[in-house]
Amino acid sequence: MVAAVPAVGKVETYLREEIKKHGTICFPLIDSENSTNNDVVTSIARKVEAAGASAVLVGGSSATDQMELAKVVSDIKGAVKIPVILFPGNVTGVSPKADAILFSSLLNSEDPYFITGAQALGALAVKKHGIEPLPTAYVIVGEGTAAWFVGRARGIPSHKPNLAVMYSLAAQYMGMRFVYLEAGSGASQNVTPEMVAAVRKYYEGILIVGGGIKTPETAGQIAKAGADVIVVGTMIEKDGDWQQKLSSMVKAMRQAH
Ligand code: 1GP
Repeated sequence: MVAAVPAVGKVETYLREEIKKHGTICFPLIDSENSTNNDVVTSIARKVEAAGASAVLVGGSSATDQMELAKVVSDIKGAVKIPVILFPGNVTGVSPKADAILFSSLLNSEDPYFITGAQALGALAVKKHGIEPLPTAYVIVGEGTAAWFVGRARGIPSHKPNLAVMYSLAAQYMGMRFVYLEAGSGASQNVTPEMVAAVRKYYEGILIVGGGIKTPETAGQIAKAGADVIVVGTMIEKDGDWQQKLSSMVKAMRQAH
């Protein structure tokens, strides 16, 4: 007898509803390495929720301290109602109290460890802690960022949208319900709206775009091109008036539809 296909979980169902409601939603990324002070983390989490974020991502390619990560996840959980989603760069990115995890394969890595190795090592911990796995194809665009370096990626050239389409469609055919087009944190060149539009034409799952997006104009263009989710990391905390700016970015994402 064939077992039933596992149902889509609570967090993914919520995300699909949010996307239906708003067109494009925002995931601010809180870096567990830079934000260990309880008051700071709590205050950032409340501010991003008030700015209209639909979930908080925690992690990053060079966040490897599990104690720090566990504390940050727990502080955020205590401060806001929106889900906390892990964004792991390695097995060390799994943390018990999170609601969900971008269970990602770095499709264009040259190292099998980042395609299937770390995933095998981390899978049982995800199961044991009851963290909802969101099956994600992680695709790195461009070069020179921490995600590109650590993940040993062969970055897709920014001006080659068709390569991103090929990876995204392959991800869909392999059953991945999320694709994350990643330019890398602090990237000088964000994923272009042209690349987003090209992928959108073919890929039918949830399309996440991040890296170097720090203005409402860029967020609006990427939303209009078809991103379902936009990740904003570096801008948070950096600009003095970042909460206001994040709010404007969320508005621009919604108005793009
Ligand atoms: C990085 O895509 C995220 O993994 C966010 O990028 O820090 O440039 O906003 P930024």
